[in-house]
Amino acid sequence: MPVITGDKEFFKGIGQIKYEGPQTDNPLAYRWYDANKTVAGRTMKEHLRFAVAYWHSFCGNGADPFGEPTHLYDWNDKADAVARAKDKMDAAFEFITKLDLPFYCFHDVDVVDYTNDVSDNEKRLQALTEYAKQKQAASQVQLLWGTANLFSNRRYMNGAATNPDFHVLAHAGAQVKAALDATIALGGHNYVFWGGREGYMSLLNTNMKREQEHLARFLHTAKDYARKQGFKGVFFIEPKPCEPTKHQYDYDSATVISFLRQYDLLKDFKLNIEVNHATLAGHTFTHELQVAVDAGMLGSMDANRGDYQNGWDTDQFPNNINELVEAMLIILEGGGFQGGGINFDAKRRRNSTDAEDLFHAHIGGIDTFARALLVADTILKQSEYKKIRAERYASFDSGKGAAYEKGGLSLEDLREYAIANGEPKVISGRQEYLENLINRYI
Ligand code: XLS
Ligand code: NI
Ligand code: NI
Repeated sequence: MPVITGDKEFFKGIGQIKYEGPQTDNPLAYRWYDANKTVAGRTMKEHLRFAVAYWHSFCGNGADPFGEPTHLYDWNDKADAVARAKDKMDAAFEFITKLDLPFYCFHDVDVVDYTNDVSDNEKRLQALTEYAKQKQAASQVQLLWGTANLFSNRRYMNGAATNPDFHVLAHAGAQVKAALDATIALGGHNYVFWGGREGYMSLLNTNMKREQEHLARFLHTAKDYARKQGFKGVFFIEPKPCEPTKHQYDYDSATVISFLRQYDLLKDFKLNIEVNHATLAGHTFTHELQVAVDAGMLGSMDANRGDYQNGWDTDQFPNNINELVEAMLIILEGGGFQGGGINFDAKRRRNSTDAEDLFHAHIGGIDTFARALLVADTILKQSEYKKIRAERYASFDSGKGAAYEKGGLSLEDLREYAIANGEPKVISGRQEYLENLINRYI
């Protein structure tokens, strides 16, 4: 992939990041991510489908509730919104092509600043869509997914699709229409709904049933529009239990799957699982992945990690090899992502202020996933990992156990079997053995 810059080079002094192998001392090289290396029948690039998130990498400025911005970019200085947005897009494509990654993701308002004028916003996004088309053609970078930010503008403080005021809901519809148009025009592979404020702060003022019905109606309306425009991609729901609302309706994978089933949306929608959202919901990341895989609904992943010492969505870059090996085991066994990939929904820390830090952050995450893929593939191919789990259920493979699975035994039959066979043996779950096995392959 060629490196694409605009008139100005924003990440000066950093060239394209190349694979140099685990022995290299170069911190600006990949040690494990070798894009064209084949693992389990596909290249690493095809397995992992890495995407750079526009919002954290090119819009986030390091500000927090206690302090002003610390990430000062020189692509933000033009007065005209569209000119400023084009500079930002130059920086984005320079960065993505320097990392040699295949995808990016955006919210509408990441790409260009919005005002409160619907038609003007549409024009702005269209202008940047045309610009992105040229950038994509020149670089071969593709849009993994687009989305609309339905949570930052103050009109959405009580929700967007679940807002008690229909007038606000209509604005959300207008915004989603424009974001879908942009996603489709750019050949976007998927479209995401993350319902940041689709939930409640207090049940005292909330008709939960009506709000959830409105959410389902909104998703149908958006899906029908996109299909009419020829969109063939997948729609993703990104679960999160809370933050910014006290309770978000798309709480976790299981909740979302049953919501989609209840409202007849299973055919068009899959899940985009985010690591830090899983842990906020009181689950492990692997739990959320497994629930999605078991339902045939693992669409995509937002990669990041939380902090063990505090509760919120810290969106740090992933670096935990154990966690990711366990994740890659599930993803590989589940047959990979349906439509999606691995989007770095992660931000460098407020005090990581060098342009280079943005590279280190991504390189670290990319290499940890690539290494996890290799380790997981070896575990599946060479170890007893799968066998041990299969054997644990062997009593259901034949005889009465198999008959029971097929629905052939009654409660009386179970009683008879229990009496005939006496007390069951104590059988170990061998958890520590398996944990050691994972570490042995790392
Ligand atoms: C926030 C979400 C958000 C979505 C896209 O917590 O992760 O960034 O991925 O709207
Ligand atoms: Ni996310
Ligand atoms: Ni998040």
